[in-house]
Amino acid sequence: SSAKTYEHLLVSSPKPGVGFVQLNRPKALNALCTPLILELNAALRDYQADKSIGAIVLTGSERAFAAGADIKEMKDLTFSTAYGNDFIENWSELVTFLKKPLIVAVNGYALGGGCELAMMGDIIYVGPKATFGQPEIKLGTIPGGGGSQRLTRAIGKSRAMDIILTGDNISAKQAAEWGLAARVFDTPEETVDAALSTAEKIASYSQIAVKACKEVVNKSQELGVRDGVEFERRIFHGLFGSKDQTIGMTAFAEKKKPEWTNE
Ligand code: CO8
Repeated sequence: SSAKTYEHLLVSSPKPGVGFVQLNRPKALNALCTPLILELNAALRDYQADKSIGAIVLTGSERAFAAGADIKEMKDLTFSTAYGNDFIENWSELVTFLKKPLIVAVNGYALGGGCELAMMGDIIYVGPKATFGQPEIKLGTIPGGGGSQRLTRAIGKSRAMDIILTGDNISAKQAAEWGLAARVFDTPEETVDAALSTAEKIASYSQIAVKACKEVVNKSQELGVRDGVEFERRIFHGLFGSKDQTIGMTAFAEKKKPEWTNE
């Protein structure tokens, strides 16, 4: 993929089929300013459009995934400017345009908007010092990037209320026990490596099936079980119209390795 350069991101493709984005604003612990978010959305849009990329890993630094939205940028904002310009509305647009799996490797602080950004991903892996929290209450405000909704769905109402109302952080271990994170690793490097390996594995499958997997799991967050299962079955039926279904099942029957066409 194209090697664009960014002010606040490092972008590379360290493994076949895998896009890698590292938040890189070390002086502010990767605080999410508007230019950073615009760059992140641009980089993810490029990966979405790039047929050679099957999955994407997003990470920060060892010290911070992201310490939240940039408080200095927001400090003097008024209601009319925030409302009038739909402040941060486009920050979460990646959840709609990004159809490829996004694996988020969190080390260090994932606070406020940082926690919310991590939750916009599909899978969260955590290192030993990952720290999640929604400290907005301490700033006289509330989560604004989906935290009240996604954290509650991820860990349940009582735990989400506890975190959001106290502003207290939770550890990597707690995040994994509560299901916010899928897996916890022993070192920051292992965390990122595992995310890249998972992305490589996902990228090795039929991209049409991968896309459908993400779509049906995400539907579970919007629909009741009955409608959700019906939606799943329709997509499952639809995949009998793909070449890769025939290729995958024939390869199994013939004890061969499938060669996916992504069709
Ligand atoms: N915004 C701006 N600057 C920040 C931020 C931030 N969120 N976090 C850290 N920084 C800066 C500090 O100001 C400091 O800069 P300087 O050296 O110029 O003083 C530098 O980063 C290093 O930080 P600290 O010296 O504070 O480092 P410590 O190790 O002492 O503390 C902490 C680390 C605990 C993470 C601390 O920096 C902190 O509490 N940060 C703020 C955390 C916070 O409140 N986050 C929530 C922000 S509100 C929000 O995110 C609303 C969500 C909006 C939606 C987003 C959708 C994706």
